Amino acid sequence: MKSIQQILAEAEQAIAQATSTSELQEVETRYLGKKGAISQLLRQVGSLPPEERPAFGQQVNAAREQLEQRFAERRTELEQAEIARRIEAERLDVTLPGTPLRPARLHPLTLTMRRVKAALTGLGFEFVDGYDLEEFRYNFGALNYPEDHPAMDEQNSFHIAPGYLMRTQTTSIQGRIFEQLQRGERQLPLRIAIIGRCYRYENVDATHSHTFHQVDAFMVDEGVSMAHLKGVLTQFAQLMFGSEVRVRFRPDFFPFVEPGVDFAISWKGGWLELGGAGLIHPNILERYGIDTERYSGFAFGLGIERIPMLQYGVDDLRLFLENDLRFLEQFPIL
Ligand code: FA5
Repeated sequence: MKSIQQILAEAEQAIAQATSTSELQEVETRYLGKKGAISQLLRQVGSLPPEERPAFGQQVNAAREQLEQRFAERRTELEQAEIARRIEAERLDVTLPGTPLRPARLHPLTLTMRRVKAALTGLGFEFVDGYDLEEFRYNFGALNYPEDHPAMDEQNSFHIAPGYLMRTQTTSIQGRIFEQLQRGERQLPLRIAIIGRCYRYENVDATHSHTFHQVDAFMVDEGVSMAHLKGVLTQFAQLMFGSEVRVRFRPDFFPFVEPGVDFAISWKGGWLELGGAGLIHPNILERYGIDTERYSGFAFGLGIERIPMLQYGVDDLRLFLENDLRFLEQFPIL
């Protein structure tokens, strides 16, 4: 049978050799656990002569206390070493430069559409939504197109099904609004605006795309004239491009206006065409039961892409569709 001294010596050695708190825990169980060496010693008390029992018991208890203290000391040592190792392993150099966050930004067309919307809303127009997939009769029929107008040719638009196409112009909202007026869902005067995608079967080049955006606005009230049109367009252009900008009209033809004009803004010493406009054709107003003796209206429409192209000097419209970050990151974060 091992002596108390032997057991103590072995235990001391095992404690010193333990390299982790979990190893130390195993050693502790081996010596101080219920079935450990010290408990086994205590069980021998009964086999000793009675006079030796108290002294033996004291020695075993002293040995237990000594070991308990050693375990506690060693545990503290090992815990500190483990913490130090973890700190080393998980070390964080707070002086390293961080990973820059890339702030989200709005697409230049979105920025432009928001500005257009704010400007026209400020001028009293109510924005409505239309349909990208539109009925032929709204895109053309309601807009006074003659039966054989070339724009209605399948070559210029994306026909989806008989009677349906991808709208070629946001002006297609007019017929729908006039029908709402006829049904009593709206009242005169009307001041309506719309922004949306338009689609044309066209070759893509630096200034044309098969998919682009337009904004349209129209107004119907008593005594609306070209002067109102020019006033509103001038204010709109000045809100978009600066207070120096002037607006020029030149005669142009669109089936749904009479007179019809194209309008340009003064820009860097010259004139830049932005879109079409005019007084809503009386045929259209009459068709929807509006008394043309009393009421008249103007309408204008322009391409959205044109605006940031002018403003930021972008020379190719395709850049807006390509989602190249090197391009998009040059626009302001809002
Ligand atoms: C129209 O679409 C008429 N609806 C405008 C209008 C509205 C006239 C109300 C009168 C009254 P136009 O086809 O010219 O007109 O197009 C207007 C603008 O849309 C053009 O000036 C141009 O800026 C833009 N646009 C037209 N086609 C394309 C295209 N393929 N790619 C990019 N922009 C285009």
